[in-house]
Amino acid sequence: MLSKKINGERLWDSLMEMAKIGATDKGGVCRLALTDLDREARDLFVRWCKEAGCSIRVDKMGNIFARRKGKDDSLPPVVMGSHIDSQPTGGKFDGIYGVLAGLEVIRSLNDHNIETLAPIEATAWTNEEGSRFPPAMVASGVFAGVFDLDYGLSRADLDGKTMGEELERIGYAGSEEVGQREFKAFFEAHIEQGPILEDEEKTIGVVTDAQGQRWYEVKLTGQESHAGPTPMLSRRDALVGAAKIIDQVNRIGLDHLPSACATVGLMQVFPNSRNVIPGEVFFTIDFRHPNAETLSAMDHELREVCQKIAKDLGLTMEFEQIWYSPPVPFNKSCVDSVRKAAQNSGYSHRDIISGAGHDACYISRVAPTAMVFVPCEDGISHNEAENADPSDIAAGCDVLFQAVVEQANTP
Ligand code: HGY
Ligand code: MN
Ligand code: MN
Repeated sequence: MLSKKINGERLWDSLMEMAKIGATDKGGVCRLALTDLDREARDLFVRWCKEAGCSIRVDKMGNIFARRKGKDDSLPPVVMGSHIDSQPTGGKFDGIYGVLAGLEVIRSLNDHNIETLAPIEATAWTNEEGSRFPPAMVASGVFAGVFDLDYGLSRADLDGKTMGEELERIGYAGSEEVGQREFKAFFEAHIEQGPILEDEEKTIGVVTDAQGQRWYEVKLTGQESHAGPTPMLSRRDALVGAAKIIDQVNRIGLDHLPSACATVGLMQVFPNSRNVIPGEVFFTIDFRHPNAETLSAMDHELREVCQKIAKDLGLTMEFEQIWYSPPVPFNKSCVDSVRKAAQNSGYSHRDIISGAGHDACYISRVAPTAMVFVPCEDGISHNEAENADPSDIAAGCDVLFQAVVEQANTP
């Protein structure tokens, strides 16, 4: 019986140790991609993997691969992992759980002297969040051939620093080509980041699909002028335009319930002075839906309302869709491995569609891929209060262990 081979306590301790890097006062983490804190966390992950006997490779996008030999080391590896970078007000589990669960699988294989037929790799993908360097999942996207290397390395933050520059600066500009190598399978363990598993008291989410996403950037330009003497009817107020568009973004989301999601999360107002009519506003829009046709209908509605609002208010508008990630069906054989592991171990489980994007979404284009979800408290994530139950964290890693070993021993 392969179940219960992992050491849940060791995994939890590693998560809590890692959570000290970028720890925030409210109990979360801020470990933005390619900052010094990301480097510190990467160094700790690499040290732990070396202590577990792994060989380390880093590719040109800074993706880290920690490899454990297989009986037949010429076979393509079974890979498992997620991301180390966090949101600015992130939690202790988003991403890093999947990275350290992969390490725990390797540590446990060592504990039990289990040799798999194919090699196993634990990985950490660079900049999954897309918070500092949009878009999200850009390094796994380069690995999967969705973006070319130049695009990936040229992604810039709001200060104009590029991923290429920052990878060099933190010492993770690896020499390995990105992608162009076969994985037997890829698995990602992750917290659900939503309320379903907790509400239904299920321990394991067998992730069958991930919803599609469209990300936009909008810049509205009106005219700065004095908040006092400027008559209301002669204003060209960019923030009023943004407010009207935000209301329509929300309406489009509500019009496509139960599955649509619509969010404006980032806004910059210029000159941002309390007695100046805003002349310029930059903001982002995040649309999601499991169905590609519905997502494009939402896109069409959005473009129409934005044009009308800008015209009615005499504003000029720059509107760009900067990213589209289509809905993803995961690989049936890998999903079955996850479901079987949950069943064999007696964990309550249910099939689930991922509301969040993950590196697994892109890797599924180049390798058979599946995900394992565990509940998080109140379904809260991308929030410093993010929390999970140690027994759920261990159960998810136990399922990951079994699914990975099954795939690694299947010729
Ligand atoms: O936005 C997402 O879905 C992921 O957390 N990057
Ligand atoms: Mn994540
Ligand atoms: Mn996230």
